[in-house]
Amino acid sequence: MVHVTITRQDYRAAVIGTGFMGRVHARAIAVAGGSLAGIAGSTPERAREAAADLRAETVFDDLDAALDAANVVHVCVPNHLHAPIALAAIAAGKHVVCEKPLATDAETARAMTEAARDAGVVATVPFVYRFHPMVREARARVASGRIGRLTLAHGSYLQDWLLRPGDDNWRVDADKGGALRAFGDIGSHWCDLLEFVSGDRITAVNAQLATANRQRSGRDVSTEDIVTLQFATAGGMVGSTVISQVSAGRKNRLLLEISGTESTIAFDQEQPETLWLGGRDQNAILMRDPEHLSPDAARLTRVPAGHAQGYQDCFDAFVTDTRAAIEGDAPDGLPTFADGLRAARIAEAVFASGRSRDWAEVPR
Ligand code: SOE
Repeated sequence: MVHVTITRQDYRAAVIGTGFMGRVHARAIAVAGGSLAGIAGSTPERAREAAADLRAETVFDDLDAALDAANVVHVCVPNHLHAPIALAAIAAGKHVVCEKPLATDAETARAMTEAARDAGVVATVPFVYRFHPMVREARARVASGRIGRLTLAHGSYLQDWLLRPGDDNWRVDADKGGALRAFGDIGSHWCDLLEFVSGDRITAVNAQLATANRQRSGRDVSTEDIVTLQFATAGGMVGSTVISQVSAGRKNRLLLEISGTESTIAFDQEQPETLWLGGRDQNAILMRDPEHLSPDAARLTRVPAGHAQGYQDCFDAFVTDTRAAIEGDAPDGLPTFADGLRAARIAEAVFASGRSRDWAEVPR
């Protein structure tokens, strides 16, 4: 008898950052079958508290300790720290999962992407809404031609957690979050989803930026709360989107609607179990029932239809696929540093357009 031994690389993760995102990553690592080697935080107290909550093996005092202990580094710190930490991890030969925006400028995002490619490590960015089964279903329907030739895309990504002048976060400060805040934080998700679902590419943008709260917690704020954006795509679509973190009542409402010459599809992230199918003669609501979904969408269903699946499930699936990539597979739709660079290029064009009040081209 022949015994075949398959060697699988362990997923030993260091999570750098103890905020909301660090905790979401830590849970996803556990679901993906990885081990949480340790956590580093901005203070030893925060790191100790998070490590206890999330059952991490240890608390790292510095990055070197994390790089010694882990083979995958999850970067979940304020945006301006993404590049130095990710580049140090890549230089040490570690795989990297880095929060978006990958960097606060496209040139740095390009350097990070090239460094990861040259080092031969897996480097992913959590554009996790790609992992909603109904987003995969929308993508499969576009690819199959059921929507027809795509003509129009529109939607919005609205939140309200920065509505009031007293609402505060490091993201509002340009030196930590980057000059484009709401767009980098959530507009990047919308554009990624549009390009992912449509298979098309935004080529030019015309943006208005507005800051509703020019002061927060007694200091001046220059980053935008709102972006309204018109765009054109390589495939001939026109479209628009509204990005806002000051829309009372909208918690995490990403809406993407794409129309073609045959039909329309719409995905609303506050109703992630469904996909709206628009037809000339009749409309339908498709439920997330794996029996009626494309193989890619069915693959991502975690629980039977009618049992809600959401945000954390997307992260769990994303880290599971990151792990599969480290083990040598090529999971379809895994967002990598190249996608983070793409988002940074779109963001720079949005910023340039907002400043000049004119159209700006998006480099390839
Ligand atoms: C905060 O705006 C935030 O947590 C983003 O940073 C995430 O990317 C988004 O998924 C939800 O909202």
